[in-house]
Amino acid sequence: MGLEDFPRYPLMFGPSPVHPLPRLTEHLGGAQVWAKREDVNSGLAFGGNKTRKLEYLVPDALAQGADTLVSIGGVQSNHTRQVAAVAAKLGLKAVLVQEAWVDWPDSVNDRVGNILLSRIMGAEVRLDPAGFDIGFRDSWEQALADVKERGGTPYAIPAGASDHRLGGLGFANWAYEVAQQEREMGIFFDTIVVCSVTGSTQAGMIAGFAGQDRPRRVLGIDASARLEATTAQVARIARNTAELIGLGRDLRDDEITVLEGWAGDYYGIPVQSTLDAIRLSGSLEGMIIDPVYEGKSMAALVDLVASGDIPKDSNVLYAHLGGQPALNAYSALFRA
Ligand code: 1AC
Repeated sequence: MGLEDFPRYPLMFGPSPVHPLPRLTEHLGGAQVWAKREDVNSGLAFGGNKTRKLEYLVPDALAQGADTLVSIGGVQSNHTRQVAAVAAKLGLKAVLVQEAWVDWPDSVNDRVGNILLSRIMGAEVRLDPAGFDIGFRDSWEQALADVKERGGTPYAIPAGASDHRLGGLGFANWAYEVAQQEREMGIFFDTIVVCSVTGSTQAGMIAGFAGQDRPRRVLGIDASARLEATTAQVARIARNTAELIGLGRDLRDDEITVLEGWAGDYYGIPVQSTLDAIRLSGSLEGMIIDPVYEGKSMAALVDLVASGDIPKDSNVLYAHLGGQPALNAYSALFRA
């Protein structure tokens, strides 16, 4: 069994674009930095990495006769916004549990950005006071039970579409897509930099790349400030996905790298290096990144190039996962 044996419901425009970041490269004085842009992968509510994952969950939901997608995330979850978009596109309902993952004092945090978009798209949004946790939650089980109680057929999608049997397939496919784009462009990316929180984005990449001929590094940057939990989840999902797509061997521990140092103390709270990275990416490349995910992974990329951990002769592919809508809840940080 291989990846091609899993049904996929197309939700994206096609392969997400890959392009160089020449001014950032020049600024860093070394490694050639490119980006692969999940933020522009689709016309569904600003796209993002979860849209790619949902391409593999949707056929399962439809096969089960589901009429309601039920998911969970923080108040400013990109994931739940993408679930709302996909539900709207398919004519399904969405019930979203939005927890208080981030203790963030912005007075419009629960009214702008991702949550605003989910409401516009008709999702039932349930605010819940619980704090950050990527595991299964009672509030989510309750939402599933409520849909059944009303006579509906729910389809359960965990946080980030990650801890789901099919959660790693979207990014295993990303790895295949990268290999195809490399052939077309005549380049090889020896290093991938990607933000990790719920794990299946990096896990899928690891599983997908593991079956390819040339080894490369997939550097996950922890943005949850819980390195152990993030690494354990990435490893588990990567191994499940590798088995699912018929890799035919166990993944080695050295194929699973999650680095800490850029998350700060809390998920969702930017630190100085996050803000610097957001301004750097915006001012040099016009590429907008966010304070929760991409600001942290970009800060890591900058430091890893500066320290030589990513050598000057590397070709680096930065995975832009598409978290920008949350920026609206962080406007106070960018007044000047
Ligand atoms: C944490 C899954 C996550 C989101 O947007 O909800 N990336």
